[in-house]
Amino acid sequence: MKTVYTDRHRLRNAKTELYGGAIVPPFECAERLDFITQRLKEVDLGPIVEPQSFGLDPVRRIHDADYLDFLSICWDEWKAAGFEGEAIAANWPARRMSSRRPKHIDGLIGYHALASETSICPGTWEAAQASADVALTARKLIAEGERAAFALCRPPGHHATGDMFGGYCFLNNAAIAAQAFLDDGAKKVAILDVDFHHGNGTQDIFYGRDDVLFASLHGEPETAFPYFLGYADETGEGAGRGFTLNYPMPEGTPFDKWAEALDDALAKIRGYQPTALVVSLGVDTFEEDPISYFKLKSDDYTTYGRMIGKTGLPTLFVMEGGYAVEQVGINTVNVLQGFEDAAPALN
Ligand code: Q9C
Ligand code: ZN
Repeated sequence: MKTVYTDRHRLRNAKTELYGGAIVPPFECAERLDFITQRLKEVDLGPIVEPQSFGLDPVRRIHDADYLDFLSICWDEWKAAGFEGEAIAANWPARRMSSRRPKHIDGLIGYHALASETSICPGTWEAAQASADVALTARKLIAEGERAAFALCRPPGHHATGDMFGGYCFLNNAAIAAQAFLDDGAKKVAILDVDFHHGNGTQDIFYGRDDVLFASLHGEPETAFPYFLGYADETGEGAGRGFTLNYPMPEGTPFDKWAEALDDALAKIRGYQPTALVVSLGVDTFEEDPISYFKLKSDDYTTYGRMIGKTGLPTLFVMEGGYAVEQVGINTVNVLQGFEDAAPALN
């Protein structure tokens, strides 16, 4: 399987994350991808290729113009406002307040933020665009006949909505790629989100639509970020009714329970008969992940990669989370190897 990767992710090198009331070095760091590329080379999974640039048109299919404008100006305006730290949201249109869009960057950033842990620093916008190009390039490989491809995206994307960033995400790479499949002639695409966290952004983007089936396995919203979405009774609205599937699971969930949910999700994905499957691949389900609470072990990633491979669907893997930095490479590549085991490359 080919991997699409660029060093341009390093343009985002944030120094701060708001965590438990403290400013800490971000969990979502460049080093994560170093461990993944190192492991890809160790096991010789396949060629690692550079992305091509698709510009903003495919990004605009998912994200609002005023949100993209905000991302492009945020850092410069924050600096111009005279603030000392990285750009971080501290104000929201909370219940019973106006949702009109403020002008001052301190207000504007809250308008476009869904949480405050994620700082915007110089280079964030450029890295986010490169990350979307990685997903779009890997998608194109599949459109051109590859059985599968790995988009080694950073920053990740599944928390980003059409108009909000947060949870380390700015552009929703998986949604942008899914939409590109549709714009390229696919009638139906499925997105399977196996990151520990609920893919609230992806769900929100496709909630009213029946041309994208979205299934997410995640920590239950009562106790896990993003807290305000991901309940089992959220199943879609209007034309999208029945095309969102949520599998929230409690603290301590071991692989056998998690795999039952995956089995169910994969059966429904097969029944949907999509042209392609996009996997939002986060490995923060790992037992040693510092910010999550599932109990998957390294071998379990191989096992579930095989389960995904058995669907027989053309599959685009899009990197999302995973913060046990030194094991992120092994766990991620285990999924891809398990997949190839069950679904050998076509060429
Ligand atoms: N107590 C992704 O995995 N904060 N984003 C969690 C935990 C936000 C995770 C705090 C986590 C975002 C792509
Ligand atoms: Zn996550």
